[in-house]
Amino acid sequence: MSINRELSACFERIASLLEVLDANGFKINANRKVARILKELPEDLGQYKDDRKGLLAMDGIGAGSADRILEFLQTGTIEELDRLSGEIPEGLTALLDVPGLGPKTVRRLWQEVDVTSIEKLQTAIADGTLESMPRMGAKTIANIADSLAFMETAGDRLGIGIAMPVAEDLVARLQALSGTRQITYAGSLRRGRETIGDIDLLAVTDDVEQLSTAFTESPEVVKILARGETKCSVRLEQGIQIDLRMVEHDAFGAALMYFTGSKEHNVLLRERAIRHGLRLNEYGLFPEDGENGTPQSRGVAPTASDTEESIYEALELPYHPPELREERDGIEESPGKLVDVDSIRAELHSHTDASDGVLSIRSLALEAKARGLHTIAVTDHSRSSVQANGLSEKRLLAHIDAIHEVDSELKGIRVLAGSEVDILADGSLDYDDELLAKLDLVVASPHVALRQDPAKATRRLLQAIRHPLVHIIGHPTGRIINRREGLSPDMPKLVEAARECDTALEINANPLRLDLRDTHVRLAVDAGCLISIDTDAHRAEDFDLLRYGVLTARRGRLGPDQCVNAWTAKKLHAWLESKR
Ligand code: DGT
Ligand code: CA
Ligand code: CA
Ligand code: ZN
Repeated sequence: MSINRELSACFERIASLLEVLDANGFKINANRKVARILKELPEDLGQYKDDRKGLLAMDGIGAGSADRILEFLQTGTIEELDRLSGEIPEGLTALLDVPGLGPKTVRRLWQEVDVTSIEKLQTAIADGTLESMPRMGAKTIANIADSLAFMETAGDRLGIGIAMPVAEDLVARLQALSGTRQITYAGSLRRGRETIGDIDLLAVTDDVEQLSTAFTESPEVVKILARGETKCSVRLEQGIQIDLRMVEHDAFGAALMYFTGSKEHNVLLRERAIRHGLRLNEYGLFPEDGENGTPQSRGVAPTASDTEESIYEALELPYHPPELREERDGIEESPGKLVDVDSIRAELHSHTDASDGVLSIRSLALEAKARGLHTIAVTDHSRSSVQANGLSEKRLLAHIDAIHEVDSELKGIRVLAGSEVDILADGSLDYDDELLAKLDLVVASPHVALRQDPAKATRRLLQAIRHPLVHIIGHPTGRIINRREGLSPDMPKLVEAARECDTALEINANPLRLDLRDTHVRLAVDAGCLISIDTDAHRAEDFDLLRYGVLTARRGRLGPDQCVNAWTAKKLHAWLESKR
């Protein structure tokens, strides 16, 4: 954090503490105003360390504020802030950090129901104490609960949808340098995990100086953590850390394998090497000669090192794509054929401007066609999704006709009339069967009551899976990564029912959802159940999200036979028909 932001946060915190202590409103606002000014200040406050006059010359900074800024610049703290923090119960400051929980509410929680810590807040939500407070709505309570859940799981891991574009941008820029021979990302990002701890880049360069400089001086870098001959580390604005390792050309495969991980996969491979009288490290696979020290330092030639494939082969193992290198995957079993982005030929969950998308039916269909799909299903929201402008029965009937008309006009792509029908809390659907039967395809998804207990959630989803007119269960748990846990149904039961009823479960490819998640996909695949990978497109760019759904599918070991989007048009349409 820059010094300006740190100082701004101090003044903001002082204002919040004053508010919790019910201090004079004028004083609260004055501190907030200073916080705002400091946050937006273009120049670095660090330069004012010995310049009280300069601070006073700034608009909106009075003597008291100037002194506290100086105090912070010189000592790293503000005495008033420590004093105020001491005047409230210790756990209360943590409550101020809960997103969406303002100082006024924190004061009420403290004064009215003696909630003075995160734990007490959780209890008060669970036992209904919060509900009993006057002027405390169900919506507010639900938001607080969401924030708490978010804080528990969020940690510092970054969503893949944010990490991937950052990494690809950087790789493309560094690849363009004259000295760069090879550069790629490795680590959890290459394995396609839904969240990423840090980004690992691996490069071969003829000009270490050029590459290190370009990397550490990239415009988005806020801090250089390390700069050495073989490794550099930086931190970007969003708090992302990136490691860049520079390796020898001949050892690229071994290094890529090592830094792709997972750690557990590496351990399994190393043990396997030992059993074969070999030694595996990030420089290569070497014959074991019983000498001490690393083989590469003694000039021993590797058995394999330049490609990952050659190393798996020398270990007499099938090649494992990065998505199948987690501990759960083991190393001996052959992964079989997996879906890839090119094998996906149909999008079965998408929205137009009739509900909450931005494209017309026609533009959506043309976009799908341009992307080489043979089928697109238009599935706008149903009537209960009011905030998403869900369609009334009457609007849906007209929409079906409009979709079929576009379908008859366009050559080279089938445009299907579908709906994303809400699965209501009790498991019933948002339209009656007569209307559902008029649709070419029904995606049924949970959008509300996502905090239901597991038994209820299981019954609810089973009912939708068994509904004879439903083809696909959209984002089955309704989770939002790092923000909302969603439903926790009995997955083995769901996949079993889905297989029996020939209903597909969706992998929603939106990187905020990835729902089903990888482990659920694996369960579904093993149960022999059908899977649909869909982007849930609301705009043209959303079609690009497909890759995240495919990565998740591959981590679940999904092959093209079980993925309805990878089927030929004929096979897909026959399946859709079978439920009509
Ligand atoms: P992340 O960053 O937490 O999402 O997960 P990774 O898998 O990217 O882990 P990271 O960045 O700590 O390290 C990248 C890879 O380097 C890791 O997947 C395997 C390899 N690696 C790192 N430390 C070790 C280690 O102590 N032993 C072994 N065998 N491999 C390691
Ligand atoms: Ca990493
Ligand atoms: Ca790392
Ligand atoms: Zn949708």
